[in-house]
Amino acid sequence: MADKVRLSLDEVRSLAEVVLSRYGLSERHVEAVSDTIVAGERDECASHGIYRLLVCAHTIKAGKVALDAEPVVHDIAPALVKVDAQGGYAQLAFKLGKPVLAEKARRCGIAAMGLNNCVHFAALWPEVEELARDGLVAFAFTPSHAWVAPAGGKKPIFGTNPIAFGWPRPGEHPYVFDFATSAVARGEIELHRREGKPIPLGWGIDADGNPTTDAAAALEGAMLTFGGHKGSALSTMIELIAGPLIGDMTSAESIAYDGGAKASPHGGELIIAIDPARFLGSLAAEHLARAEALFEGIAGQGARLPSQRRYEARARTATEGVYVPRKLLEDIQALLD
Ligand code: NDP
Ligand code: PYC
Repeated sequence: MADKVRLSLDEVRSLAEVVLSRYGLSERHVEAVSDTIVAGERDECASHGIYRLLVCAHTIKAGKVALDAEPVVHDIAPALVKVDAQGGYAQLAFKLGKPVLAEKARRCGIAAMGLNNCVHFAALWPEVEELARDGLVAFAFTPSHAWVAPAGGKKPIFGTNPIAFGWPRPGEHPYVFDFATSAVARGEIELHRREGKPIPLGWGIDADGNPTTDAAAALEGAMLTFGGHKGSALSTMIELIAGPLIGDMTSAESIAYDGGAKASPHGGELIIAIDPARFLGSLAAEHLARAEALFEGIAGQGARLPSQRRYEARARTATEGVYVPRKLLEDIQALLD
């Protein structure tokens, strides 16, 4: 563990808060952004943990995020809400819009929320997990920057476009999955590049379109979708429903807006919530119990449920803390010099 440093979760939070405050983020954004960075470390999701402090510092220095943006909630229809993040980080916009979304889902059975005009670097699972803990079935989608080639092509057009899903489970942690529609998140390739590690074939191609195991070459060339044409179609769907459908940018538009700054993506996010109690009335408990049989059928044969690893990590890191690469910590501390 010599190349790693142990930090308690309180130390992770302090580090995030100090860096983000030093870079000028308003108090409300510092809190909302720190929450997701701590959650990333706590659940051992390294690509969206404290590494993102380097990304935030870069994005802020590039002038690509509104530091004290006050999101504005627009209640546009019985089952629709939009939140204009006003060029700030998405986390605060989600925090302010979530109660409105949940109330609408309970009243109408289903509701959707569009976050607009936000800077997005976060994992989506904290959001769908939160909604599922409130008893709602939840979906979340966001485009990013055009880094990913379509199946059969060689030039980036899609973002890494994650898709997240949360399902409430009585007496258990919610069932949650959240993954990029690229073979892997870009952050994971960045971490490989930082550590000088090769990437598996299938994650990316170089600028000439050749398969590569060189992380830097894949970052310069194009990333690949997961599952060939299937990931490509899902990624297209995310571009559409979290871009034009909610009046926001596609990943190609986001990277054009970036203008070479290499800052975090700017655009929208779509979140959908469904209330099983409204769908099923008095039969909700009975049908949610049937869902448990499905989970048992998966886990009972030794396959693991998505998020199981995260929940196990969460229980462990609460007492043991987390181990972060020494070089990463030094680079973050250098932001404060
Ligand atoms: P992975 O390919 O690691 O997939 C993560 C998901 O798959 C998790 O739900 C994980 O559960 C589950 N999983 C992984 N291995 C298994 C397994 N063997 N059996 C069952 N389930 C498994 O992640 P990605 O690199 O695709 O994405 C990482 C993160 O990056 C996501 O949180 C995503 O939101 C974020 N991201 C954000 C973007 C943005 O624009 N804001 C863009 C792209 C990605 P578990 O956590 O328990 O391991
Ligand atoms: O890791 O692909 C990624 C990513 C993009 C935006 C936030 N995370």
